[in-house]
Amino acid sequence: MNSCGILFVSLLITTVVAASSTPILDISPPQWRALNSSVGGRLHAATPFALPCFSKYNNISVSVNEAECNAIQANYTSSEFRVERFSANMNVRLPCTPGVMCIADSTQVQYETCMSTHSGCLLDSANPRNPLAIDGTSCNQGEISPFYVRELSHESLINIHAFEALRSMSEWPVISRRRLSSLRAPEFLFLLKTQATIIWDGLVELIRWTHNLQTMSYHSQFVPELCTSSHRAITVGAGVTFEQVYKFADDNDSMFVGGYAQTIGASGGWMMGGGHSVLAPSFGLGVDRVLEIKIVTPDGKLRTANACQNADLFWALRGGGGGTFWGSHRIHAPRRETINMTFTPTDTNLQEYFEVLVNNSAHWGEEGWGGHVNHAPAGLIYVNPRLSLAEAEASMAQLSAFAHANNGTADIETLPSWFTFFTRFIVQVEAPVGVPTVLGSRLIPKALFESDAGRAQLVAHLLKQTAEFGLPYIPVGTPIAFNYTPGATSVTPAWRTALWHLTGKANWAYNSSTADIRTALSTIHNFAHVELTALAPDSGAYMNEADVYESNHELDTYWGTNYERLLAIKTKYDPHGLLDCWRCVGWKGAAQFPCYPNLSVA
Ligand SMILES: *[C@@H]1O[C@H](CO)[C@@H](O)[C@H](O)[C@H]1NC(C)=O
Ligand SMILES: *[C@@H]1O[C@H](CO)[C@@H](O)[C@H](O)[C@H]1NC(C)=O
Ligand SMILES: *[C@@H]1O[C@H](CO)[C@@H](O)[C@H](O)[C@H]1NC(C)=O
Ligand SMILES: *[C@@H]1O[C@H](CO)[C@@H](O)[C@H](O)[C@H]1NC(C)=O
Ligand SMILES: *[C@@H]1O[C@H](CO)[C@@H](O)[C@H](O)[C@H]1NC(C)=O
Ligand SMILES: *[C@@H]1O[C@H](CO)[C@@H](O)[C@H](O)[C@H]1NC(C)=O
Ligand SMILES: *[C@@H]1O[C@H](CO)[C@@H](O)[C@H](O)[C@H]1NC(C)=O
Ligand SMILES: *[C@@H]1O[C@H](CO)[C@@H](O)[C@H](O)[C@H]1NC(C)=O
Ligand SMILES: CC(=O)N[C@H]1CO[C@H](CO)[C@@H](O)[C@@H]1O
Repeated sequence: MNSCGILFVSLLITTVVAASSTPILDISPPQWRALNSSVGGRLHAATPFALPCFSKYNNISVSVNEAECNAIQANYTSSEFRVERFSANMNVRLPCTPGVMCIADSTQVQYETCMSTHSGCLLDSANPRNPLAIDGTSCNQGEISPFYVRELSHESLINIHAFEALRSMSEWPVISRRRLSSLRAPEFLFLLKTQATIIWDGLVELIRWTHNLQTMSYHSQFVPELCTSSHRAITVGAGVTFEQVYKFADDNDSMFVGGYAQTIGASGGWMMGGGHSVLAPSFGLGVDRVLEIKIVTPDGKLRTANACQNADLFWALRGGGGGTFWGSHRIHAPRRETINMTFTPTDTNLQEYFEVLVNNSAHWGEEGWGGHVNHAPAGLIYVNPRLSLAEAEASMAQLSAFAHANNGTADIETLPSWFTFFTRFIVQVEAPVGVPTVLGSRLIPKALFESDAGRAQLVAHLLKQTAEFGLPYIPVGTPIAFNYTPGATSVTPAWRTALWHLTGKANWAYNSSTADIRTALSTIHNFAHVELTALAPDSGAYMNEADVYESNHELDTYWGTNYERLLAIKTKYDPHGLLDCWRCVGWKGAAQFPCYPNLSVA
């Protein structure tokens, strides 16, 4: 067992004795007491999400709470249930993106466990009532942070003492191996997570769920502070989810460029890591829509970042990764044509299907289509804010003909609003969460779709990927038809010339062995780093959904030519190096993250 577990055990033994059904961690180390007092006594102990189901916690007997366990089992894969709970993670790596300098990789469910030692507290996501996951098993803390802070007002965040307390804690030998980070759960503002990550997002998210940050405001003429030009905009706190902001925008006859899930925070890690959207082909990425960000930096200062002040920070926050708290975003109110196409895949029609996709994708992108190529049911759902119905039908003619010839459907229609699209096509198909999953991906350049040789290479790749992993899931949401000013954001420049964000993933079970977990991680690493890189060697990846073991992560894959400038800005605003996370700008190395399996070990 590594040092991760040892900390918990030694802290726990003193406390369980005094505790009732939920053991409370000992807070006697003076650094924790100092932090608690600097945050007004709002420091809380965290226990694993599924603990109420277990009769042992870190090998010590505890009482099962049947009622709570029932609710957890019933809602184990629900994003809305999990988003409310501090120690429950999701599938995607988005919302918890830490800091200017971090990628978010701590929100998938496996980060509730320590992967390298397989210590954790998971139920069977395929059957949450499976007694075999519970009986005779000890629920262990895994990588869940022992403490978090909640309900902290933003005034108390801008308090240098909290930062000093945090800094002194990172000197504490045991803590120094853990990173402090945060999550997106509504009631929990700031948490100290061991999960692979850092403080920056903690500091930022500290504010995320305070009262005033859950509000949204509409501005018919928003002028960023110290600037002169005005824009129609909505200001949202990082605690506001897409579902809330889409509804709000709709009430104001507008459309917000955002992501494809209900519970992702609208101003958090989704945006800071790039922010892809089915609307991005026409309107740009999340980072392209932001007008102003207010953020607390690790020196305890509240800063306003926009094109006219703290412009370096503004640039870094739009692509460097991180959580934020207020963002003001430009909005639009266009039309939306949609196509919902399905077909029945067979051994004989798959090649033609991929050819139809690949041969048409360049003009689809130029025309503003974005969406998702789906694996189940096989087909795609695209939306277009620019074309008329007749133009949409003409644009999709070859795909519709293919669908009709292959026992499929191709419904093209005009929807009254973006919110209608969201509720009809996104909410009901949202993926279940709570399954241990690892993603790998790469941005696929438009140039590849524009030559016969490139198209043949892509089709061959898609057939091979299908044989290996099943039909691919392809988010089509790059800013290909958006008029971008080069250098305006810090996302990898590869976004600007790419058409597809090609992904692959591997799942494992609650009780998979460490060797099986390592195999899954290696398979995806090989897929992204070898196979996809061969297809698109000069491209990059969407850091929020990229391979976590990407070895060229700094200069090539995540940030391209922007890395060195990001590092300089990170150093400027975080001179003490308070923030660290796995493969982030300026990270301190793998030794800080013992729960990531070392893939080089046989
Ligand atoms: C933090 O301080 C408050 C107020 O003294 C106390 O109620 C709370 O239990 C402390 N937190 C922890 C984790 O001990
Ligand atoms: C729990 O007990 C098992 C078996 O005795 C041991 O291998 C493991 O290290 C213990 N875990 C903790 C967290 O103490
Ligand atoms: C969880 O699941 C149960 C049973 O399906 C349901 O009644 C309940 O509303 C769900 N949500 C919560 C927050 O318990
Ligand atoms: C046609 O599609 C339907 C629904 O997608 C499916 O149930 C059926 O098996 C398909 N038929 C053939 C011949 O593939
Ligand atoms: C898309 O089309 C398929 C086939 O007609 C249908 O089963 C499915 O419900 C449609 N999806 C939506 C969200 O309307
Ligand atoms: C796709 O384009 C290639 C040329 O790059 C052509 O050979 C092939 O027939 C086209 N496929 C379809 C289904 O139109
Ligand atoms: C995992 O648990 C299932 C039952 O839930 C069992 O069938 C399987 O053999 C177990 N796998 C391992 C690797 O222990
Ligand atoms: C991973 O394992 C390899 C081979 O044993 C070793 O050389 C390397 O230092 C290890 N990496 C870390 C971060 O421990
Ligand atoms: C200007 C305007 O129409 N504002 C509306 C935006 O939506 C909110 C939420 O429904 C309304 O309260 C505002 O009146």
